[in-house]
Amino acid sequence: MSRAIAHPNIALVKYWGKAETASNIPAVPSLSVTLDTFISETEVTAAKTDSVVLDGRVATDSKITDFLATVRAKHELPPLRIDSRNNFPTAAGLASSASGFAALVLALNAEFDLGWDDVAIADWARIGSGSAPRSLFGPMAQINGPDWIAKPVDATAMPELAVVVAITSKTRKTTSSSAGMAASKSTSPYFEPWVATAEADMNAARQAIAAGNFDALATVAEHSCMKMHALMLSTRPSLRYWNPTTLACLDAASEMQQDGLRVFCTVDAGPQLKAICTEDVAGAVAARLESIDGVLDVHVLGLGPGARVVA
Ligand code: 2P0
Repeated sequence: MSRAIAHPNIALVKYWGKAETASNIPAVPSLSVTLDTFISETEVTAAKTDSVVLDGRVATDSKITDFLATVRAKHELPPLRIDSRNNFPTAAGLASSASGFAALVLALNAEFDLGWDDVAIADWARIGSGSAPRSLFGPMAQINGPDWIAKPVDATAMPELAVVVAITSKTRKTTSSSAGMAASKSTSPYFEPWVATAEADMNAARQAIAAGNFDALATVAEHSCMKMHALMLSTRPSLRYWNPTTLACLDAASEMQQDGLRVFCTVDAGPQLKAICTEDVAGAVAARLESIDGVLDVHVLGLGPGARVVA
């Protein structure tokens, strides 16, 4: 049996849309922070038949089944059991597929001696899920062309950061990210400008991080997030992932910014609000978000390490 753990990541420069689906090549570069505390832990063992157990329950997961079929086209794998657990709410916009696939790829490589080097691991993680290779690294990671192999980002110039996650719904989302991305590409008039402007956002974010400039990173991250949601909203049928509480949290964050707090927000394909702030104001940001009607839970996290095989 081999076991690996990985942490979810939150994109500051967003990935939405694919250039190519067979190898899951993103249409845009992306950059993320890796969380601490939240963990996906995945065990892989040879077995009599294939099975997938997610959070203690036998599951049918087409993303995992499709991924195993792709791996088996290149490598001999026996029937196997995958047992994966998350210590955080799944399918609620907290990217469990990213940490799950990062851990799965490491565990498969360890258990069946697949001989994957770092590049192959990043390649296979991306084939599993476009955001997964970013969870291979901490505290920040990026994925961009032309190779689309994820790499760590040097964040040593940045102040100590925290991520405050406000949970505003525990309902499973109805449109998967893969389906949503395909719909945006084929129906939104904003897809082309989204792709055309992504590289500039990526460069601005990398410059801000290299210079340790929180305010510049905040500006580009909020812009990337809002452009992604404009793209989602302009998809037919419209992809609307926010609820009224998400919007109330965004308003509260704007007020905190006006009060001088170093904080900015991002929202993914779900209604949870992620506030990125300097670590010294995390308590104040959490208290403000907790006071909002409709906020169910608030988690205060730091930035975490990359994925690893564990004994
Ligand atoms: C991100 N998201 O950059 C963006 C922001 C959601 C919104 O990556 O189809 O599950 O497996 O490549 O990685 C979620 O999409 O999509 C995602 P696939 P994935 O974090």
